[in-house]
Amino acid sequence: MPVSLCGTWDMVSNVNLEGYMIALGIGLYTRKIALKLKHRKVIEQVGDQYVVKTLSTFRNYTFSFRVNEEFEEFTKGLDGRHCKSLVAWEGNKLVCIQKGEKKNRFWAHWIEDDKLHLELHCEDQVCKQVFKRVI
Ligand code: VL7
Repeated sequence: MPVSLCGTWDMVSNVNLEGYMIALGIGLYTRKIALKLKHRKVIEQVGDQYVVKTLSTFRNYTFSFRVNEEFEEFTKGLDGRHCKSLVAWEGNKLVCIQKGEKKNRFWAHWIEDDKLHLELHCEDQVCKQVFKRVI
């Protein structure tokens, strides 16, 4: 089992969120607000169930899943789409394929240099976020 992603993490960098949001069809006004946010990521694991919370002063997004088990994801408060999502370990990366209307939609989390890394992919856009451990 790769290193645990569990914990509370605060955003330290956020590259090309704008491109990712445009690919998701997020409107200009929401994008302007979203770009100013510092996200906090809280990742918890109970048994084989993960809970991932993305918290901000504007909106929160929480979902839970079991690794290797497809689930219905509704991205409430984000782009508001339904996906058939599947999270699996690929080496040291926890990867979530989000099948739905948008092509090439997935994210990957991993730990590198004690930081939590996240790549968010949609169509031809990649947003890269890095978080430092809080607790
Ligand atoms: C989610 C948001 C832009 C809509 C609001 C911005 C509120 C705080 O999906 C994400 O992380 C994965 C992996 O940890 C968990 O699903 C990142 C933040 C990027 C995309 C959409 C803007 C409206 C942001 C919830």
